[in-house]
Amino acid sequence: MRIVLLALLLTLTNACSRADISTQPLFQHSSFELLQSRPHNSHYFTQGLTLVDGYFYESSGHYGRSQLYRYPLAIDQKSWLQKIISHEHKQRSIDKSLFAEGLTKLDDKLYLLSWKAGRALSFDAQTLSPISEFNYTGQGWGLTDNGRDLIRSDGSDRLFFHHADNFSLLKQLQVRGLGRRWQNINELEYINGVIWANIWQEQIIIAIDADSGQVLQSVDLSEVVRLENPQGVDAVLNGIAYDHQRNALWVTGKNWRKLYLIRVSPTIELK
Ligand SMILES: [Ca+2]
Repeated sequence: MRIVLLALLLTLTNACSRADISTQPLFQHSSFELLQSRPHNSHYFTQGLTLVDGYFYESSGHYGRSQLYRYPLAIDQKSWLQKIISHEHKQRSIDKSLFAEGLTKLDDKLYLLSWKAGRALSFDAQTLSPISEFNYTGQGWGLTDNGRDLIRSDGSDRLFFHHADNFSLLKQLQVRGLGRRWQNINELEYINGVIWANIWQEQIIIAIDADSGQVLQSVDLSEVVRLENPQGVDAVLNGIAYDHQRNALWVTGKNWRKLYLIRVSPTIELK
């Protein structure tokens, strides 16, 4: 029965990737609906992901080949060369000594973390041209913002709030709740007072109260992982981007072939 269901899902997903958003969910789970999927470049070792005004911004890790990408949500059939010429797709190589990590867009700037170098970089969001650089203490894993401050994870059970002008540390937040200890908090996405987070090497995303650090919900995405069938031990679930227009989350993973649009139910909004 499960094989039949997955075969049906794959058929529907492939069909939908060529069309616009389906009005009916492709898949109904007790805690989320799968609304759509779209292609994702499987060369991208996804570390940071966000979606603003119809464009995905994505950082890809690894020493010596870290990259920053900007590409449209809308799927087109352009060739690689046509995409570069169109200026809709942009790419910037990151200093080879850095392992790119979390990424967020605040106002007209992109902010990018590095894993262990204690260096954060900012870029012009339109051109991806470098603007400035900051230093911080500790590791960089995920990054998001609440519209004013930058919010960083470091692979522990804490979140760190930084001033966007100089990256100075404003406060720390202990993440706790749901009867377990949280570690390996990775990619982040702030939405209406809630910070959604990947947990490295786990097939869940969690919703964290951005004020208290309380974990409000854990959503099991193992069915999405099963649908993707990721190749390799490092191809883990990572990457959450809020789609304001559809009030849903795009999720993906490192070297995944697709991004998946899910709507969590019940929807959590604190502000
Ligand atoms: Ca994100």
